[in-house]
Amino acid sequence: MTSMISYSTEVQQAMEDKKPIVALESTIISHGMPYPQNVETARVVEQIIRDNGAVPATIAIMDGKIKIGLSDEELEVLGNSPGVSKVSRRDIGQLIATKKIGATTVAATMICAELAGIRVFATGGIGGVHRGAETTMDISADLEELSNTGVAVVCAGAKSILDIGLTLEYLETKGVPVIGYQTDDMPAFYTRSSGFDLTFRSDDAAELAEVLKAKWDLGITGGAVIANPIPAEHALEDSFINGIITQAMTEANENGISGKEVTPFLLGKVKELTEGKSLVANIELVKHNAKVGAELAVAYNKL
Ligand code: PSU
Ligand code: MN
Repeated sequence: MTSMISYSTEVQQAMEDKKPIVALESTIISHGMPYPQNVETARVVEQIIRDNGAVPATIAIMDGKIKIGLSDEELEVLGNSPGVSKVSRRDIGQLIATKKIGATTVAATMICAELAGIRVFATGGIGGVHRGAETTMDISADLEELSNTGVAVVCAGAKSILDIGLTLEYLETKGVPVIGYQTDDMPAFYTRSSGFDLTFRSDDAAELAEVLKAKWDLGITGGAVIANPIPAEHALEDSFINGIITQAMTEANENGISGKEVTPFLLGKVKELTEGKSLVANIELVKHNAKVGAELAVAYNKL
């Protein structure tokens, strides 16, 4: 198995030195944001993690290997080549065997991080139960992964392109802790609040680390969602963004978009309809998640 995993020098060194490491996904680079902001953001996010005392490990599949930690050139390739596949759990074996370039989703990044022994992962938003899932059955594989794989995902909640209430019900059934970081209520990505209460709030990273350690030391498998709202100064207006999301969903239906194309299509449409405002918000919330992720990794490393 180890022959299929390759570590960057920086990550390899961090592992030897037992330093805190934060995993980062790559679908957000290839399919979540346009070029060149995607690659710029990936670099800034890595630096934020370093500035907060941890080491970044951006994860992707290239040359038949899982790469834990990417070079500048590899980030550029992921962000600026047409043929990059979006890789979730089901696709990992295929991408390794065919040696194509694969960008990992939250689900696939969790799997790779766990294989590498990394416990904390920062990203923008997780996938979830889509609106209308009672007929489409469109439920992100991210949710099953959170139930199975022992990695904490720091995110800004789930977008209201999803049914946030059903997403929380699904996570509850699967026994996934959803912890509000300095909030009582599930954040909705572009906005700080979805109106859905969470059962637990924690205001500091050391306590979050203790919660995770207690769970995992008891052998309770699976991950956790650390729900960290977008900073207030970058949040979008509720009514503005919700109107746009409704319009984006109508266009997705009219164009017959399905399967793995749904999320990237909606993200692209929302960006177009907000004239880029959603992209700025997206970049800022990812940066904030990187900071909190680094603080959590540092705290967990001390336990
Ligand atoms: N939500 C975002 N940005 C993203 C994604 C979700 O705001 O880039 C990506 C993540 O990689 C997530 C994936 O894991 O989309 C979920 O896709 P799907 O809904 O097809 O499972
Ligand atoms: Mn889906």
